[in-house]
Amino acid sequence: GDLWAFDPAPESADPKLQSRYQLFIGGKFVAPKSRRYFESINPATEKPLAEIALASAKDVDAAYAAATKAAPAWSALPGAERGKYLYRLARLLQDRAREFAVAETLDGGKPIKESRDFDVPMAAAHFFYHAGWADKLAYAFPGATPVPHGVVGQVIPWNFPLLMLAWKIAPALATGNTVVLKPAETTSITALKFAEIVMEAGVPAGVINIVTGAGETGAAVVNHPQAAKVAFTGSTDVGKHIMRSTAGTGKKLTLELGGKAANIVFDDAPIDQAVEGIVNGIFFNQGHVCCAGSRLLVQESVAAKVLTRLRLRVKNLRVGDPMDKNTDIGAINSKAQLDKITELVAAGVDEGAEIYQPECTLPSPGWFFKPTLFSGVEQSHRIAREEIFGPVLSILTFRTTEEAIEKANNSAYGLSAGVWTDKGSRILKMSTALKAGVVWANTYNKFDPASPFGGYKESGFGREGGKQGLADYVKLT
Ligand code: TXE
Repeated sequence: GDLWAFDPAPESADPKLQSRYQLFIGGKFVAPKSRRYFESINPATEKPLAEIALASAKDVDAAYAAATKAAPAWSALPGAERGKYLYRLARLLQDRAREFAVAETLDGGKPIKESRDFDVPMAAAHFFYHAGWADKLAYAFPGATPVPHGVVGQVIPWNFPLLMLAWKIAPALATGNTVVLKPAETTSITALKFAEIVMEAGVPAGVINIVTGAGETGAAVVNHPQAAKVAFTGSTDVGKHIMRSTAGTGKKLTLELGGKAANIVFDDAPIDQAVEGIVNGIFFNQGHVCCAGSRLLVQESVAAKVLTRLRLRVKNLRVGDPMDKNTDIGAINSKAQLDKITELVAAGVDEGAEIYQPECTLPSPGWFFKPTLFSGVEQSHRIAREEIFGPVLSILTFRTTEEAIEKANNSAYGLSAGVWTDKGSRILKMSTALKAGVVWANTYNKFDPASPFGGYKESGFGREGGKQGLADYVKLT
């Protein structure tokens, strides 16, 4: 967003990728004990970008040992001192913003205009915001003493790799915890570049540890006996599994899982503005967004008009090279995700919804998918119930406000929702009636580090951002 935008230094555009990335444990880059590596693939070319260390349970042990050793001194530091390190990390991210944006786009496939204008500035903003809290915790929790949990195990997904790292690490450090973080296996590079700036900022050894690998490494991070708290963002299936595996261990747990957000357009909405919001809500980051507005609920009287305008708008979206500044929809993050999207779209056709895709040529090689609109969708259809996590919008209609609320809430998920209307009283009514952690009104995908984000129902629990997000990283005594 504009509020956090800044001019990245132009001389730092070269992402300076290494051919091989090691683990970051105890303030140093170290080879994995197994000596095994895996490839990170550029999804827009299907070519390997770099080799990434595969952390085994022994490496995860070493990371927890380093984090445990660092914890007492880190939590005993005056808050203002911890804040200084967070400010430094924020500034270093800004200094190298272009480089981080390019690395993020090459590794994950998202359009460069998004990594440049959203991911990197928002990641820096999260460090700035939490730097400010580090010496003010007494004001955040009046009448109580906030005590850090100790070592926090954090596992993050591939849709916003650097930003999710910031959401996890900034509040943990501000409140005096140390961390062991595992990025997703398809997008580890910006986390390891972040480790470079952790060294540059002089953050004490062991305060931040980064271990790379797939689900097995993630399970080792989550199940480690020295993890006092676990913070996970990812699929609902893995989240449920983690909830079971941490049950009875006394570990504090927060989960941010999937979503199937309703974006609700009433007949009095400013239609052009709503269409822009619908497009942004579903096509931002190829739809790889847990709060994507993937179910459009449109009032019957304006449905035809909205659909016509949407088709026109979708026709003009540019799908292609993520490094091109004009690209609107980049590459799908992985082959597995492309297969999942393809399968669900086929199910939508099979179940009788009407599909619209613009005529455009997709680049090849590379994993790409056309922006897709489904109209005539029924609530029982898989494309109305399951998270597709791709550039696919399912359109349903409603007649009354009550019907809109009922349909919006008829979901196993409850992460976010959008409401488009000219009526203030309706916005207030909807924001309480919708069972969603975030409700946007006449806008979509607006984020701020001061606003708590998190789910209802199978979208998880716990909040990230704001004072509520800090609260999940402390015990109050
Ligand atoms: O997720 P996983 P996947 C949804 C989205 C997507 C689907 C599958 O619908 O299509 O999930 O994506 C780590 N213990 N979301 O398979 O597996 C894994 O290595 C501990 C929504 O990529 O959940 C990665 O770091 N960790 C979502 C992270 O979990 C484990 C974002 C997420 O990967 C693990 C991503 C285990 N047993 C996908 N198994 C959102 N809420 O934004 C895997 N991991």
